Amino acid sequence: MRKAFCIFYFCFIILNVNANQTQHQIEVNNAWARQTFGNSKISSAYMEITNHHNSPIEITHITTDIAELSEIHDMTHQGGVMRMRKLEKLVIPENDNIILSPEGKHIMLINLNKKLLVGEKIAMKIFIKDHPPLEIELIIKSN
Ligand SMILES: [Cu+2]
Repeated sequence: MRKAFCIFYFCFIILNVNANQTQHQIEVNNAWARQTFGNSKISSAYMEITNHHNSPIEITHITTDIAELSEIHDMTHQGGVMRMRKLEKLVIPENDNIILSPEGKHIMLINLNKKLLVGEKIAMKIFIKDHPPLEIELIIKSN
């Protein structure tokens, strides 16, 4: 009886820790994706992610129901030409934030299965190493 109680209590503590990490220690603000035009099957998503942990976090991959692929890209200028490069992961240092924007790092939504209309909301899952996935909502905007 005593053992069963201890196990229950232990599980409760673990669940609590996980809930805190998701809700408070990693924060996502201003999450949005760009509307699509015509029959375009690609779009991109932007947001600000803040890591309140005292250690770095590593975003390993991202998924959404509305696109076959969600890739992390970086925008670079090479001899006056803008190029996009796929990143395998995104590291956010301890107590720091990263801004995904049209001018820099962003999330590329590839092979969309629907049109993205201004004002609509889409769901996205951000997978972070050693953490439960972050479930966020993005609003569709024109720019
Ligand atoms: Cu891109």
